[in-house]
Amino acid sequence: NLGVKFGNIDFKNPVVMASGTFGFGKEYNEIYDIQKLGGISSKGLTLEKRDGNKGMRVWETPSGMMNSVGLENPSVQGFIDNELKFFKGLNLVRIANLGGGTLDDYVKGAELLNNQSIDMIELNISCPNVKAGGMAFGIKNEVAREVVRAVRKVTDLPLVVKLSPNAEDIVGMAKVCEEEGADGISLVNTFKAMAIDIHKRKPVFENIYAGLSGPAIKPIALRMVHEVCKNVSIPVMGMGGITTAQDAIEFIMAGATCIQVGTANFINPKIGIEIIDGIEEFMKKEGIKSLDEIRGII
Ligand code: ORO
Repeated sequence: NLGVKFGNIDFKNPVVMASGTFGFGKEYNEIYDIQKLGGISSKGLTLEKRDGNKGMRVWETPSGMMNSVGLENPSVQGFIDNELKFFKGLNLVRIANLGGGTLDDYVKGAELLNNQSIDMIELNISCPNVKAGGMAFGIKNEVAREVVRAVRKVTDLPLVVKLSPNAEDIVGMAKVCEEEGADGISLVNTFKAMAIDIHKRKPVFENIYAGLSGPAIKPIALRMVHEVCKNVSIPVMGMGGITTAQDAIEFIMAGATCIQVGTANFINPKIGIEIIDGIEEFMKKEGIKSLDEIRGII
């Protein structure tokens, strides 16, 4: 049985597709039945529609990728009007990833999501690619405290806060989120990183810096997930370069209740299913009846 309980929410398995790598699920559903997944986190939604950043948006690195998408999205209302019809019909845990430029954006966005057919809000205070807001809320603990407190006040939906690995003190930040009533933590978003075009003598990205993801970050992400899990009582969704069932099991042994798969979807769109099957196979071989037996054993 691959089922896990994340707070009060039942997941049929722990495998969730990470925000920004899976759209709203429609395209992937043409490739396989996405209802086999544990959950999907939507592309980051903001109060106003955004066209995203100009110039280069994605860049391959030897063991991962960089992105500077800039939170292109149809707005929270656009999501509700046009995407939710498909999203809400899905038999899996439906997560709306909510970004913002100001505190007020987050609060109004969360209010709009109330009474909609979603199961959870993932509060994104960790986007490295927008000038106003985004990661600005996810660096300092006391700034994060304000946004979690304000959003918690206006919604009863389960609230998971997505942390940045660029935070000054990631364990302290997770504790702050717990104190302010978050139901869970997800981590890590992408690492602030850089690439240079030596012929143009310019950074590859217009914003100079961009977010690094993929296998390159996995060992660091795993360490951060372990540290956070040892220091909070609320459940954690672990992510950062998960590409195989082995990776997913490592994050679970480090303490994660769910895991999220992002970059790997771009290499193999069916990776989510392969990871679910791989976890099941491992459990069978090792005589593990429930993931509770191995979660956090490290
Ligand atoms: N990119 C990321 O790496 N993380 C986010 O949360 C958002 C973006 C983006 O839209 O640029």
